[in-house]
Amino acid sequence: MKSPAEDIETLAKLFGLSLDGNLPVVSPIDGRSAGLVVETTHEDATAKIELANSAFLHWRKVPAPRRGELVRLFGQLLREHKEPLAQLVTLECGKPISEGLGEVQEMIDICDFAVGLSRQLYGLTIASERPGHRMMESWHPLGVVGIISAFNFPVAVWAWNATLALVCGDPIVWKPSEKTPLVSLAVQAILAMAIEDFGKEAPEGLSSILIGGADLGQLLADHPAVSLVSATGSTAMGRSVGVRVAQRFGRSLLELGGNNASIVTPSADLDLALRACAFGFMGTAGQRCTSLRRLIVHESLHDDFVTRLRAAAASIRIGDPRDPATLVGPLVDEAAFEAMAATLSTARAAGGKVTGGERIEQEGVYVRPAIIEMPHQSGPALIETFAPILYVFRYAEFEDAIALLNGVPQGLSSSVFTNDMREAEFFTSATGSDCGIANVNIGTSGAEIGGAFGGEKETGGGRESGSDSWRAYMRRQTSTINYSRDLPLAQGVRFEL
Ligand code: UN1
Repeated sequence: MKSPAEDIETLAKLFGLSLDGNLPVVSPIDGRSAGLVVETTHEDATAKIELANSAFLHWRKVPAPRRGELVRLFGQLLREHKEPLAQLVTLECGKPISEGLGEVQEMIDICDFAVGLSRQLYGLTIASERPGHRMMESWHPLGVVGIISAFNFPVAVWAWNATLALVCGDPIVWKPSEKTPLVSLAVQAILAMAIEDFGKEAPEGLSSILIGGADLGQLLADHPAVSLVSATGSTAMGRSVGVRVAQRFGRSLLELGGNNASIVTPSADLDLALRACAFGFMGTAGQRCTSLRRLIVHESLHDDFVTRLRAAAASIRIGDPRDPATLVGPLVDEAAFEAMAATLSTARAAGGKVTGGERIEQEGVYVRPAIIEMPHQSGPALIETFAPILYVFRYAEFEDAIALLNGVPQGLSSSVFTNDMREAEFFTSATGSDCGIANVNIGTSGAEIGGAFGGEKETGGGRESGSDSWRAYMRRQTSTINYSRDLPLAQGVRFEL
């Protein structure tokens, strides 16, 4: 196999990207620098936001189904570039190639969804209490949308936001993770091609990108022209961005840390549950916000099930994510390994029994997934460590399992493995899982784009992608129209001159 740097060079050429700049492009496959990209200065970032703001004045006038046509062209180009784009995802964030392809597929899917949506930005008509009056609700374009995305889904999560924002009439400014600048630039280049094909109805500055660190995210959060800031990342990042945006009464959409759990019950299909849990906690090397982090198993199955999971973790194929046989790639960088090692030692100190978690001797950061039996759900089990670590707990009563599942500050994804209809219904009811995502007989990760994606509590409350998430990207207007010759006041108030 070629070195990651050689592959990156070939792909950069293919997408017309320069590797001559000042910020390093590092592949987690070997942890080495493979070139440089140009950092955006604060001056340029401000100019891009201001240009996006003038683009808004034009783009909001283009009919929504026409805006959808731009996204259709983009989706078409993504189909044509699926393979090389997936390779770049894999090279820059280290996820196995089948997941890289899945990520680009997720972009294509959301394009299709957004194209359909461009003809379905429906409002309501509402019965007025006054004779000769009509009430209605319209959804109008909102303004510039700032998108802050994370390294682990470097392009799909941007696409959830970007495609919806574009059909909703909003220009976009993107601050990708500084760990994945090149694939972001490649996607920006593909969108530029779509804009070119679309023609001059698309104003200059409709889509732009800010390459660099957290300071650029802050600039986006603080700029009054950015109507909505959609941010994906850690709870700490969301706390900072959310407060900054709220201070200027901007809107934010936050998709932050998860601490996702699955319950395995006595009636579960255990082979299915095992595969789902194995993918949930080891897939993407535990670096998804939906990764399985806590497993709550009925006491009658606990030991057998955990033994099987330990065997899977001990034998799973870890290595170069470009190799199709690899199921677990590297952690993104040394800092990720340090965070994992620190969590494992805190867990040990708290009485946790750890298996796995060793570093594998080779270039890059490759680790054996770790399983921890904790005496209580406390300490490290209450925080999100972005690594393949699974805490296991046992339960006796189903209600206790639900209490454990809900007993953390985060509320993104959850699932139950059961064939008992009562348990399944209870789990998805108002008194069941408190998460934004509650699955039955499916793991916590790997959601489809059709549903609203996001979670409660410290996960930030935002909803992206499918269902009616588009509403976050539009402003709602209520209109009451009087087609009578009288002026009755609401609530029967009298005001006769
Ligand atoms: C994320 O980790 O930020 O449901 C998003 C999933 C993916 C998206 C994850 N479709 O796991």
